[in-house]
Amino acid sequence: MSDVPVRPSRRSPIVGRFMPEEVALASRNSGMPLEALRYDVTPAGLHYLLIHFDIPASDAATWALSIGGEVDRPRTLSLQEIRAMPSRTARVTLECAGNGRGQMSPRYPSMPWMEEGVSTAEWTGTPLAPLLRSAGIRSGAGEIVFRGTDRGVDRGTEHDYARSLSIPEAMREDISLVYAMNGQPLLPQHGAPLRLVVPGWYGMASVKWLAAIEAVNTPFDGIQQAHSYHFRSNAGETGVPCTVMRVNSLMAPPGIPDFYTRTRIVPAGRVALAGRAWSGGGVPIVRVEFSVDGVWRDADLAPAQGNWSWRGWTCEWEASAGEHELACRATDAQGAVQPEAPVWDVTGFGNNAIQRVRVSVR
Ligand SMILES: Nc1nc2c(c(=O)[nH]1)N[C@H]1C(S)=C(S)[C@@H](COP(=O)(O)O)O[C@H]1N2
Ligand SMILES: [Mo]
Repeated sequence: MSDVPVRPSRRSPIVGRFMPEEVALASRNSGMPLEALRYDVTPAGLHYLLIHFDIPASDAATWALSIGGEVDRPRTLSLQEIRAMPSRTARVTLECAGNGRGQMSPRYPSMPWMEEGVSTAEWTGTPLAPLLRSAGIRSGAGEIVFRGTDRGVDRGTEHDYARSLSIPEAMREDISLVYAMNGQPLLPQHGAPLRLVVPGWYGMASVKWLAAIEAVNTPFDGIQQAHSYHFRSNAGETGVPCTVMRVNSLMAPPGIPDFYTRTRIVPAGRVALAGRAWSGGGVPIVRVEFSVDGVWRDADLAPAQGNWSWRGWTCEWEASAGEHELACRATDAQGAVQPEAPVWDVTGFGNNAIQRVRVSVR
């Protein structure tokens, strides 16, 4: 279905307290609890969620994926046919482009992630590229559009959630049509029965409830492509599309939390810290540093888990009584380093600022 303008709207930036709408979005779209950083592969129920509209009803038995548009051999595939194709499993870290939005000020009224919009799963599916090759993309086509069955209104436009990739990007060998997560059938909230997984990119590219793939010869102007998911330093400008994830890292907060403030309470003595670091575009993590009260040193890196997954790190700390601030900072193989403070963005995308954890040592 095509996009339908309803009523133009622009949301005003917010300073200070969270609005009921933000709290409601945060309750629907859960984050990964940071203690789940202990797992190489995030258990499915702890994987973060970002669902723009409603989880659509779907039935694996009758699901159909259409491949059409500017192709020589349009076709429709059942889930059974897709499952019968060559399959592979890849460990992939997904991060929401809006992760960290809640820490920017002024902030855009949307899902107010603090830092928990990231997780890693083992996604099983069939590679996309051979399917596109067999459909025969016509020479005039420039992009492939991926359309979900979920529909809603955003910024005054009614639309299906849909995103596009350039042909060279869509033909990358590592992109899959996925029907299983961590060895189990895909859950409704993660796109059952079929989704795209685009490793190395922010999560918005990995279209869930995927029902249609279409080759097009004009740039796709769907709202989630042409308007949303752009970095902008000024409202109203075209901006730069969000694509690959920025270098980032997190630690599992040590000790025990205070229920309401989440301040950590840690006994004095040796504390083992652990966390994860990742970057986008398949760029490896080469360094993680850990700091106590602004004094930095290198953490130890665990072996890498392929090109698309976060990398573990550990560090030890001799905790002395008092109030402390812990932080971690990753560097990738292209020399990208996390910034000290968020790089402000109109709609709150791409915040990869250093995580800070307040600890009270007793
Ligand atoms: N059809 C559809 N696909 C979607 C979305 C959506 O709302 N609808 N959200 C996107 C966004 S913004 C992210 S971050 C990821 C989240 O995937 P997850 O919920 O499985 O973690 O799905 C992406 N794919
Ligand atoms: Mo996202």
